[in-house]
Amino acid sequence: MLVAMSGDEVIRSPDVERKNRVPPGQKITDHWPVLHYGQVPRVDPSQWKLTISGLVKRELRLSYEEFLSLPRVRVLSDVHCVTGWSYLDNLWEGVSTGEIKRLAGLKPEARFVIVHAEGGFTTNLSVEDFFQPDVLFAIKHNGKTLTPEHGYPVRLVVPRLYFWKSAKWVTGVEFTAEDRPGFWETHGYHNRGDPWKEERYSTTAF
Ligand SMILES: Nc1nc2c(c(=O)[nH]1)N[C@H]1C(S)=C(S)[C@@H](COP(=O)(O)O)O[C@H]1N2
Ligand SMILES: [Mo]
Repeated sequence: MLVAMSGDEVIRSPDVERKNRVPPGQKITDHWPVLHYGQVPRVDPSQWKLTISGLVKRELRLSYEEFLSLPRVRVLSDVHCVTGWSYLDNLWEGVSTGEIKRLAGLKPEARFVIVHAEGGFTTNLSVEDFFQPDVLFAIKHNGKTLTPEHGYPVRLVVPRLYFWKSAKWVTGVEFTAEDRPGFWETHGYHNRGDPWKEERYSTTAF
């Protein structure tokens, strides 16, 4: 199979260039924890679709085969979970969010992204955060296909925000004019989640 890759180049997330790579209140872990709400869905790739909808010029519904034929990028990033662990030096391979923008085209009113995952999970991002050059739909981690626990077949990776924004088992993204807080964001987590500012929890009362 012919897979377009931008050479051997690896996009280095800006966090990996910091002298101190561990944000305040975090501790490094040497194994990769598994964390999510609910059960691990067993996704059949022949049934899986990625839907790009909402404020786009062309709605897309990509099969797994179509998704795999898109140009790939590789990104080196650190992972910071709001519960306090950080896992450094992850090499991701997948499709850049910029590639999706190129294919679907954004309407000018699109300001937010709702990421949809199996079982009704959602998370929300601004279009600015979503289209940073180190954000991707990952299919591989450190050279190996993602395991079901870590999001197979496709997970989002948003390196500059706490890891809850990196939805596993992604099924679609929806572009909206209004923000719509997702699963963790409506269960007490911060709406944005910058680990360097310790944007862990929402300050509004629940
Ligand atoms: N679909 C889905 N994705 C999710 C979650 C979830 O509950 N459901 N939890 C998030 C949280 S809080 C974290 S820390 C990471 C953990 O990813 P990992 O299990 O690959 O380490 O997944 C994120 N993505
Ligand atoms: Mo998390």
